[in-house]
Amino acid sequence: MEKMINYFSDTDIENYKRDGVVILRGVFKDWIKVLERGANFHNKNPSASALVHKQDGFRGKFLEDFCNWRRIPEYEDFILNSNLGTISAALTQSKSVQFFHDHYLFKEAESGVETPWHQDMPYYCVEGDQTVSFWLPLESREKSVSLKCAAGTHKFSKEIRPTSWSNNKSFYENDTAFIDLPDIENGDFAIKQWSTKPGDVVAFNFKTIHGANANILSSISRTLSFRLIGDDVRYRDRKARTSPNFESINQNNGERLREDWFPVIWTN
Ligand SMILES: O=C(O)CCC(=O)C(=O)O
Repeated sequence: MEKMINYFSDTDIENYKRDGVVILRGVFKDWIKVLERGANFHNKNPSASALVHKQDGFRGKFLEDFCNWRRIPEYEDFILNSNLGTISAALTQSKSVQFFHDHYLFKEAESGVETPWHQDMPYYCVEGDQTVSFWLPLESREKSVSLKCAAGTHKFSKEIRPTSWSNNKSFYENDTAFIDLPDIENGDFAIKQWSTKPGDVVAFNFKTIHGANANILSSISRTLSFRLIGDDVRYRDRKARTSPNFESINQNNGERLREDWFPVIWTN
């Protein structure tokens, strides 16, 4: 395990609590080469469940793929041996942290597919407040193609209706428990978006509404998102396939996630 880091301050933790998002500069810079090796392998060997999006009129594709850490040793090394757990515990104020899953987003040059505004939590088989996603771009990212997060939206009392990105239809057949996405662009929300360098990470709560503009630039964009859960997070049966979907997870509402699938990577 790496030593305790001091790349971020109490102010970052306060900002995370208030806004549901914070940028941490340079915290993973020593891991970029390792993760790039993993991503290069991943590009050539996507999983059978990888999704490919394409926008008419644009030449590039956008590939996304979930839950590959057990077959890509570089991802596993990062998850188990970096400061991911320590930082997650600090941001979520948790006594222990479990690894939930990874998500790879590979946007070819001029791929033209945007990531619509959404919350991640409604797609997941969990509930709770002590959560964190680390959006970790592997190359420098201009602000215009970086993640954008609507500050404070993690505090909504109800979840935003999730949709399938390909057709904008409701993700679940029964969607009555959800509320409509507010008008983020023209609402009273402060949009947090930063240009980034390799090693910087945007950390955000599973409930924070976020999205990303299309990569219309002439360079590729590779991002790894690592998702962690803290003390109050529990299994939630959505009575439908989730994304990612954990087939045969065999858990009941209110249970902590099983540790053989979702390892505890940090404990105090
Ligand atoms: O990079 C993107 O296009 C969006 C990433 C995202 O939605 C996430 O990491 O949860």
